[in-house]
Amino acid sequence: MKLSDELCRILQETRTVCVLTGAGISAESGVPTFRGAEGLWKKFRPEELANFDAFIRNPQLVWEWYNYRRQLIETVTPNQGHIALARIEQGVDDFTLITQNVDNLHRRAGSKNVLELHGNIMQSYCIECGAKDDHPDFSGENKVPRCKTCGGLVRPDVVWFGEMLPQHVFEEAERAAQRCSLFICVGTSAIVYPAASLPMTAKQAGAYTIEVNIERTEQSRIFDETLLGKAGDILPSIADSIQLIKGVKA
Ligand code: BV8
Ligand code: ZN
Repeated sequence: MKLSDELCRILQETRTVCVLTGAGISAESGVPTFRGAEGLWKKFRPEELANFDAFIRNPQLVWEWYNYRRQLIETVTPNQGHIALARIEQGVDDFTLITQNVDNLHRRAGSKNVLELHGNIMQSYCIECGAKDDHPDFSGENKVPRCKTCGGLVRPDVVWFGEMLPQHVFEEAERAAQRCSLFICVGTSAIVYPAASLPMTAKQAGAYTIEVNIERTEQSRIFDETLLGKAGDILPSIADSIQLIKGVKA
């Protein structure tokens, strides 16, 4: 994709880059988004599944949904969009990747400085004693895993609606958005808060803000540029420009 002269100029000068990703960056790996045409929310409503009350009411249904996603994620691989972000991280001095995704694909693509705002689907913990259990046992009653320490219910280590984001993680994300000179928002409908407040935070702090999405979003009007297209097509062009300019070899 041909980048604007202004963006190429910014890429030559920028030292600090902050990226916010959503489900759209994993779509080309075969992971369904939430709100797209064949999105995960089409079959289930978020209120039914991604909240604590739904889990207490029907832990088996919620685990069925998360196990379906865990098994799918184990079969997919990072795509050119994930890989390009890992390359950009190599090409600048200060890079922060903030993700709403819980699929671990950024780390698998080689990204190092990753802030998982909504947790990680491959991790679990006990709701009673908090003990981590990353290999929960589903062979028990109702196929709902129990804590090996206290027998309490084990839940996915993700942030549900109505739950606080991990405070230190979100504070670090806000600091990164405030100090960056280039903010790239990729593959998110930008409607879930507080994650969706980060583009405005970056803009108000003076960053050049760009949105990469296959369609315009509710927040498109606040970005300096919206690059319409697939993350796997557009992000490599950005990585090539930064690396070419910085002369960093992959
Ligand atoms: C909190 C769980 C408070 C993990 C998720 C009214 C107004 C404002 C806010 C609220 C409100 N009512 C309630 C709230 C708060 C609520 C919220 O924001 N609700 C929204 C829906 C209105 N937020 C919360 O509850 C948060 N907590 O606020 O706590 C609090 C305060 C004090 C004390 C206690 C509590 C918690 C939010 C986290 C919720 N958890 N998931 C999981 O199972 O995954 S949210 C869910 O949506 C996912 O985590 C996902 O990350 C997130 C965002 O979705 P996207 O990633 O954007 O995905 P989506 O499908 O929507 O969009 C995909 C995009 O990609 C599209 O734009 C598409 O065009 C694009 N795309 C597709 N293919 C490609 C592509 N782009 C590029 N290339 C492609 N190939
Ligand atoms: Zn326990």
